[in-house]
Amino acid sequence: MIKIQVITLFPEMFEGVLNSSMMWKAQKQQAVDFRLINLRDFGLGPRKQVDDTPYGGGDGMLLMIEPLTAAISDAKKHDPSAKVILTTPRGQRWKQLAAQNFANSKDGYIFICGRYEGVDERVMNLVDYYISVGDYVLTGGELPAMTIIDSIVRLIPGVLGGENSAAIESFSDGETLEFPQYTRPEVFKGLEVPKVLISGNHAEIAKWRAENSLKAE
Ligand code: 4FV
Repeated sequence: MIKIQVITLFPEMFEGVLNSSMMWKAQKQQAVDFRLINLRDFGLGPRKQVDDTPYGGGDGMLLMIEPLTAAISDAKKHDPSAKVILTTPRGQRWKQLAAQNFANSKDGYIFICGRYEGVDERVMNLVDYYISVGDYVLTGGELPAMTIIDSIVRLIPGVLGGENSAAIESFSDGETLEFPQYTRPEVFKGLEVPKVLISGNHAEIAKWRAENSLKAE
């Protein structure tokens, strides 16, 4: 069982994603255990402050180090050996091979979802992985965390079940990402399914798929 904890100001954003489809099934199978941590619970003072202005000036706010440190400590009490992941545009680009490695790992994960302009740099002393989902800036780290979590959980053995395991196998080299796929009807408005895919010749099908695959950069 992989424990995945998420530190966020918007836990409600995860309810739909974690409680439907594959994610819900993965929890039911006890392949994964999710725990949402509301950063606001660790805010400072009566107003539960979690953000403040940056030293040196500049627009926007930063998430403060104390609430983040307290929230990470809470998560570590729950899973002492967990690895801490910060989603940030400055991180290493997330790839299928990394998802494969994380899914096969016995480690638990603690995701920190940034907000505003980001987080106080001193939190980096507590972070194991800095991961980016792409070279663009989002309003929060929640969507990247959901993306990364989805790509990991779907690869946990048994979660997708037989109907997709063959497909997963063919991508398990971590670089083959996609080849063209077709389903009924065989001809649609004159557009035909490639004959090789109807041939029943599995070697030829595998060869065609390899030749027509999109490879990871
Ligand atoms: C992001 C990305 C991302 C930046 C400021 C959250 C936001 C806010 N995370 N890949 N691209 N994060 O844009 O991972 O704190």
